[in-house]
Amino acid sequence: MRIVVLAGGIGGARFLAGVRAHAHATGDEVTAVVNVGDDVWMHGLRITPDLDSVMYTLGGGIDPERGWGRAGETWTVKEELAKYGAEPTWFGLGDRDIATHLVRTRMLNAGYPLSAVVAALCDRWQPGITMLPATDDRLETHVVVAAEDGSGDQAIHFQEWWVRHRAALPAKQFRFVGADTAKPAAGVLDALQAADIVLLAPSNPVVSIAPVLAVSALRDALVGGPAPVVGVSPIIGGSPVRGMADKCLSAVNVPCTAEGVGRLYGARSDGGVLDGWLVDSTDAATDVPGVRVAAVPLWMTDDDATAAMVRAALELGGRA
Ligand code: FO1
Repeated sequence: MRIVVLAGGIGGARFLAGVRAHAHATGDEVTAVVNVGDDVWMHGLRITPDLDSVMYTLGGGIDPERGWGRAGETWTVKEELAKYGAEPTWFGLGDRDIATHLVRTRMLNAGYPLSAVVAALCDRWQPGITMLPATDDRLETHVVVAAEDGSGDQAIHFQEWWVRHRAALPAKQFRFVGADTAKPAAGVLDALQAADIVLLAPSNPVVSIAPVLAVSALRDALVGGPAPVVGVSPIIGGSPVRGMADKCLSAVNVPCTAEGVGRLYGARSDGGVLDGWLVDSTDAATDVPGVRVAAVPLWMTDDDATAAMVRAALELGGRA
């Protein structure tokens, strides 16, 4: 069976480790379509946080505490940059991580599309699944906040909002810059057409899954495609499993509940994308009109627990 997973970074990577564990046992093929809205230029290097979190996690190089960057990292270059006063000093680039960004930037400058860069980097990391960026085109998440000098609204890059300000500046709006012209990356439409099931990882619905669905031809292929679509709730008992989804959901006036997110994605039969919505046992009362809901334990304590979630999602999609 062919499983396609739309995913963001840290939560998505952990979920994909469970999908891979499931596929190991069944021989299923897994393709991850990963968010690029977090991507950013820093010190002349192109950084792709969500792709790197997935690649390092599945490739065994991730720092498990942070969920981003490399294990055993050193920060010599970062310290030297700070001594030059080279801004931004608030974004941590580890020495090992910089090698990844140097290889990526050189390939992009040579004209390779991001999907080719991902394939080349995965040659080393061997994640055990196929990884595709949602798009090879520019698509960046910018956050509209009140300007600090009170002069009105300003849009800042997601990374500045997330890392420099720790999402403390109330977000008025999220803009996916480039979404109106961005096309699905090479391989994405084929993967969706060939899929037996599509899963939405328990990633941040607003800044990880939404920017993937903002690539309109990708969303159309998902909604119009043959495969059932089953989402996994990133919210358990009213709070996000990890990260700051609550701050993002409040910005778009969506309740921080499994039901709120399920309704945000909506039923495929009603202009949305979902056929099934997997929620945690504590949220068993969740009701999403037009969507089949199932409740199982959703805490990704280890790959086997996550693999059990994956099996429940496949069952919900009629693909067990
Ligand atoms: N997150 C932080 O909180 N602080 C950082 O300094 C930081 C640096 C960084 C460098 C490379 C990279 O791939 C990710 C990095 N992240 C950092 C995480 C990143 O902001 C988030 O993982 C995603 O953008 C959100 O999913």
